[in-house]
Amino acid sequence: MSETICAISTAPATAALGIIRVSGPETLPILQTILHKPINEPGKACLRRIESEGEVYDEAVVTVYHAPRSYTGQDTAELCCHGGLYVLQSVIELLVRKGCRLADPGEFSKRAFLNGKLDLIKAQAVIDLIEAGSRAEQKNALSQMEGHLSKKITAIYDRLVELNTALLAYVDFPEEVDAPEEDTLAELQEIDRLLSELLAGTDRGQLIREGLNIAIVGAPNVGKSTLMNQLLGYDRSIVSAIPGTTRDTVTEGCRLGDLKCHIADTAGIRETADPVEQQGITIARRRAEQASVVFAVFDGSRPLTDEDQALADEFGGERNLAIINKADLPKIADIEYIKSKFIHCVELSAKEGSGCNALDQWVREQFSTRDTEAQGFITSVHQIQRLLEGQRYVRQAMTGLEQGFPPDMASLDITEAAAAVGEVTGQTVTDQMIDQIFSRFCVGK
Ligand SMILES: Nc1nc2c(ncn2[C@@H]2O[C@H](COP(=O)(O)OP(=O)(O)OP(=O)(O)O)[C@@H](O)[C@H]2O)c(=O)[nH]1
Ligand SMILES: [Mg+2]
Repeated sequence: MSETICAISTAPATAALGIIRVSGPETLPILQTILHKPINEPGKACLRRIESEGEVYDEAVVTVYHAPRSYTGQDTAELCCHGGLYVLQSVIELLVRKGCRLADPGEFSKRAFLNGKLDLIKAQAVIDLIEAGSRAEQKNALSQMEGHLSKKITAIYDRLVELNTALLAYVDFPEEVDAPEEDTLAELQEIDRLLSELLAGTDRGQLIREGLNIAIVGAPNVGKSTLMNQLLGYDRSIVSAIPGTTRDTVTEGCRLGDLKCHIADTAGIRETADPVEQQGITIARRRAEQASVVFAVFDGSRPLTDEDQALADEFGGERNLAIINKADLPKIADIEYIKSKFIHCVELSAKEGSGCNALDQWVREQFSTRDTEAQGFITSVHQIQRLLEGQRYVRQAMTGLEQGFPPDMASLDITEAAAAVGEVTGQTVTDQMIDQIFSRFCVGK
């Protein structure tokens, strides 16, 4: 942290602007040697010529932030240069000649963490925000950056540490301190409950990170591939009037509601002697089983067939959505039958696109969280594992106390639980873990 680091913080591509970041104790003296005029006021953007030994490198808008009121907690500068790669590279070379070192990936954020500006949850939320591919991911990362989740986890950690202190006081001075078993047990039960509450949100977190898996299924020719193409906004699947067109499953990513979705268009399900089509149908069924949601498509412009009815029986239920397609044609199918099997049902025309907004709306209603409710859900598998481990130790401590083991045994478990929970926010993290986490960042962040 004693070195002053620099990096190009914007993407390595030619653009109108490019931002160079400098941070460390020598930031201000180094800057003085390359700007034609000093900058006296922190936080204020100033236009300056970048020059050295009679050579001009660029004209940039420069902002300096004095320690500790900066992203890293150290003196920091942002040089908003012209975005040519050659220009940016030449300024970086100049900074290195003047005493800066090129920053490692994530080094600015690592310094922010080490200076107590960010905890690990907030630091990872920064990466999640940068990598967000949907509104839900963006919202979740922003909520985590606000710190609600950090606060909850830190509170659990603090309670574990406090509990352990009380327990150890009894172990050391059993004559002077009251036996703590009952209070300890009650407190452990409460901590267990808080951990369960946190972990209850992890399914939602996984959904936000992984996205929603949707399988489009139905009899041949009902318009599954047309719907897939309509949702994607381009022709990905082959559409034809010949039943049995789609055989392989066609998968693609898109966004519905606030979520990233993975949509699979599958082979039309029917009785067939064709072995290739049979394989396609087996894969379609497997897809539907693995999916979080099935869009079961029916052709509203013709009477329901036995196959349609069998599919309604197979895929009906509250989890899935029935789609009555071809709403641009006269309605002939027995829609009441379908409605009796599915709780959710929409009518649309995949070909013309009318009514397709209902799908977006449906996903939003079923899976989205309102901004005001969102406190941030845990999305990282590593964080989930550590919290689960913490909970396991808490429960082990409870069982030990209930079975009459001495309190110092419980204390060992509580120490482990605190270590696991503290690792999530970074209170008990090792140097190696810190390096691992921040190396996921891009250079300049
Ligand atoms: N009028 C009308 N025709 C549609 C609509 N959707 C699909 N079609 C037509 O229905 C026929 C079958 O469409 P596909 O999208 O290939 O149907 P599919 O369900 O993927 O069929 P398979 O791949 O064979 O299982 C094509 O001729 C489409 O143009 C619609 O909303 N309205
Ligand atoms: Mg198809």
